[in-house]
Parts: sequence; C-alpha cells; structure tokens
Amino acid sequence: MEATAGQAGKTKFQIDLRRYLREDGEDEQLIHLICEIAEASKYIINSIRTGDLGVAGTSNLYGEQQLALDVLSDRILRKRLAQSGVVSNVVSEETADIVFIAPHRTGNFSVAYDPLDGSSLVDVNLAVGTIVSIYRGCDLMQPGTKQVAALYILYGPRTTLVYTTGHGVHEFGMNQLMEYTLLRRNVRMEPKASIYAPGGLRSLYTPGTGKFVRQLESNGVKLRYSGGLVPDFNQILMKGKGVFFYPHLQNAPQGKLRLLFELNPMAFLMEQAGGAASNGRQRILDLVPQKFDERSPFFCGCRDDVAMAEACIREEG
Ligand code: AFP
Repeated sequence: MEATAGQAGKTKFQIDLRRYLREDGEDEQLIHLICEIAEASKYIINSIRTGDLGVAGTSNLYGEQQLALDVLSDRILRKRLAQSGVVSNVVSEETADIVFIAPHRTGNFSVAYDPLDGSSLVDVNLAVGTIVSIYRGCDLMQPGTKQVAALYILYGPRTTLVYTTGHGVHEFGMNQLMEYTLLRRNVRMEPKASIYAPGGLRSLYTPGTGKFVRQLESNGVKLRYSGGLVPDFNQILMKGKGVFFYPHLQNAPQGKLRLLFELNPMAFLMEQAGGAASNGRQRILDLVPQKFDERSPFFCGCRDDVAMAEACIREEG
C-alpha cells in the first residue's frame, strides 16, 4: 500500500519520535529529554555540514573564535540539557568533569555523553556520531545496568537516531523536515557474526585477542572498520551479524574507549537487541565506574562471538 503525503510532506505512515515514545508508554519527562537531545542534533548536523573544521582556540578570517566541532557540539548539547528542565547533572567526554545543572532537583535525570565521537573523521568526510547515556537521579557513577535510556545519533549519508529505554532497540531516520520518523522497531541480533570491527593496533594485541581474530577469520568473518565507534557499531547492529572490539592492549591494559560516555550506552543498546557486551571477562553493564573518564576493553556484538572472545582471553590472556 503506497504511503501518501499527509501534513506538510509527512507520509501518513511516518511515526515521529515523540509519538512513538508516547505510544510506548514512556515517562513524559524522559520523552521530553530524549526529544530535546534529538533537537540538539539538528544544530550539531548544521555545525558539521557548515562549520569550520579548525581547531579550538584559533580564529577564522573574520577574527571570530573558531571552535573545533567537538567543542561546539559539546556546547550545543550541554545548553539543551541545561535548559530542558529535567536534568540534574551532566558529564561530557569533552571535559570529563561533572557539571551540576540542578543537583538538588529531585526526580530528574543525569546524562553522560560524547558529543561528537570520532570528530577527527569529519575532516576526511567519514561518519561520526553523538552518544548519550541517561540515568535517573543525580548519580552518574552507577553501573550501566542502572541506565534508564541510551541512544546515539549517526551523522552519515543519512542521519539516524537509535535508542533504547529497556523495551527493545528502535531506529529513526531524519526526514526532509528534519523530523525523526520510525525506520525499524525492535532491531535484533543474530547469534553469529559475519563481519568484525577490530580497534587498536594488531601488533599490540594480547595472545587471547590474537587467537580470537584468527578464529573469526577462519570462520570466514570479514573485517569492516571505519575508525568511528558509532558507524562501526551501527553497521553491526543494523546487519544483526557482527562483533566490534577495542581490546586491552599490551601498552594499554584498559584499552581506549570510555565506560561512561561510550561503552555503557552501547552495551545497553546491544543487550536490548539480543547481543552481548563484555570487557573480555565480565559484562560491561556490571562494571562500577571509579572515575568519570574510566576506560575499559570492549567486545560487543553477537552473543556467540563475544563468548568466543571471552574464552580466548580466559585461555590466553
Ligand atoms: P576520537 O573521538 O578521538 O576521534 O576517537 C574515536 C574513537 O574513540 C572511537 O570512535 C573509535 O572506535 C576509536 O576511537 C578508534 O580508535 P583507533 O583509531 O585507535 O582504532
């Protein structure tokens, strides 16, 4: 059945983000927060598409202070969260120190976010993303199991928003009116990978990770890696058959990726889609953070392959 254009170019089968959240019975304040983050992404898109790609602190030919895109994106998102009226505290990967918005306001949310993950890829026109983790209350040093929502926005050939509130994973696309409308509900992972995304230097892998990669390759699993966590993760999630890892390295036993801003939200999404997320020995979501910019090794994707990684690391480190 052909969808016909309804109000202002929106096809009558397009369900927008706010309506979908409402129909899913979400808390009104959480709906407001998620929609505010979606609104902020429109300004981030604009800064990516038109902004100077210079580094923070330089000035452009008009003498205006030039902001690096990640600094600009951080400001956009932080301002939106501060003005939302439902946020107590925020912490950003850009600053890694907590910003108290309204610490005594009860019944609110606290947000950890990476405003523009992979920002260095913009210069070479590769996809980047915003990653957001949402907790109820004021405490951001909780295990990932306490998240009430997680989402990312992927700025690629299309702009998409993928979220979970603990009731499955749902994908939205930005239409010509810059509204997010439903593309896929209940995205699900299959048990075995067909692609893998290996972060870090292969020469610095430990024997266990090296064994894991050899097993993937012997199973015919193909390498697909862009260097951007959000697009690499999204490819695995949307194809439903893959594993992403940024492992512990010989010179970096905790790997590179950050628990609060990157791993907890991605782990929540992956588990809600039926996949798994581990630090190589235990569930990411069970880790209790000790500091804001804590890092962790990360293996995430099809359950069977994450289990295989854990077995290799158990056997060979
Ligand atoms: P930046 O945000 O500093 O560009 O780093 C992006 C990232 O943290 C994540 O998006 C990638 O998965 C990872 O780095 C890639 O790191 P390598 O370039 O070391 O593989």
